[in-house]
Amino acid sequence: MELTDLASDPGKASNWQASLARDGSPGRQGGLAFTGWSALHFSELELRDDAISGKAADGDGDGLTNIQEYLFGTHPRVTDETPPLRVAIQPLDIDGTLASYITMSYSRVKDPSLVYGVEVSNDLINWVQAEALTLIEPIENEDGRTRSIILRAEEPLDARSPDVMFYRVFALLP
Ligand SMILES: [Ca+2]
Repeated sequence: MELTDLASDPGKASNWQASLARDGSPGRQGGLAFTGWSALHFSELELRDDAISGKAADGDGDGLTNIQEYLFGTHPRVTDETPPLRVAIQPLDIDGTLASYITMSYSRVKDPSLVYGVEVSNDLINWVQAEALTLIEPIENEDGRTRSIILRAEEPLDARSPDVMFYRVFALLP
């Protein structure tokens, strides 16, 4: 068992959850709420400065706010070369038929209390929850705390496919 948040009251049963590793996972961010995660990455002085450690801050200037870094499992002080969310068109052999599919992949922390979903839009204004996305495979990453989710559109691209489509990932925090 481990605390969901290092700053929470250990005397309350509701602040505990199953840990990632058998003997707990001290010092690891998996399963930590945002405040516990922040405490791992920022000094006490920095934690008092929302411009550095706040949810909307982007101290490493990589375009991801701290809350996004937390949800994607990236490091808030290291600019990542690979964006945590990627969309591509890939040829895939599905049931013996080769065709081009839109695929998307993103990394997420393993914390089971966080719910992730994907939305699509053709104008960046109106977003609807993406249906008919097939999970190709989840990959357990070597860091032990994140998982890569790879999805594809159920139908291959064809002449009826829209010219433009935008994808985004959302997360629901408990
Ligand atoms: Ca950042």
